[in-house]
Amino acid sequence: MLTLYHDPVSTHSWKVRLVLAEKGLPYEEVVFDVRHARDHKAPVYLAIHPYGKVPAIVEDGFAIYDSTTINEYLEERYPEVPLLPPDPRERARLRMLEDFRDNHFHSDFFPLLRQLRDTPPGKRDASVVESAKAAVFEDMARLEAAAEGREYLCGGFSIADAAFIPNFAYLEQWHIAIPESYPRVHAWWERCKARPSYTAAYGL
Ligand SMILES: N[C@@H](CCC(=O)N[C@@H](CS)C(=O)NCC(=O)O)C(=O)O
Repeated sequence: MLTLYHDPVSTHSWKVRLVLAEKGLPYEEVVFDVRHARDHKAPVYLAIHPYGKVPAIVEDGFAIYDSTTINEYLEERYPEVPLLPPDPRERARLRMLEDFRDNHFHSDFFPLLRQLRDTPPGKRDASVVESAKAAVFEDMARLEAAAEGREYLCGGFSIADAAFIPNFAYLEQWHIAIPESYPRVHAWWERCKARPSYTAAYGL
């Protein structure tokens, strides 16, 4: 049995819940509230995740942390519902997209989380929000290009789509619309939302 250690609103936890849902894998859960409690820094959890972050999974006593590593593990361990393309170059392309999400897109997005989720309305800095939105919109150009001729970012639904969905769910919750100049991103987002995994993994 798999145990998922997560926080419902954490984008990285959400990436993993989407993959678990797509693969139809049952799991037990340990839910943290990383913004308001410190259980994820307790020694018992640091033995599972040495950085004290979410998500992590434990399967039959074997612990794995980091959303990207977890999703790759789930793909290799449970390949029946494949979420990586078979071709090595397509896989490399997917991994570069996921790296873009984790290390660029999400970094540009992060000030929006801090401002719009974690700061009370009266204390928000509108200039930070505007510059983060501009950066995220600029980043979306890469997704618009990636989706050309494809239903999802890498052909069929994949780990790459799961990586971006939580960020787009937040944007939607904040009524930040995808610019009209990105019609393929619009269509991709509608397809993602129509999947049962979207509802199953939703965290807001
Ligand atoms: N690279 C990690 C990032 C994990 C991460 O930053 N998790 C955040 C929540 S989204 C967290 O646990 N923050 C709480 C903390 O650092 O104390 C992954 O992909 O799993």
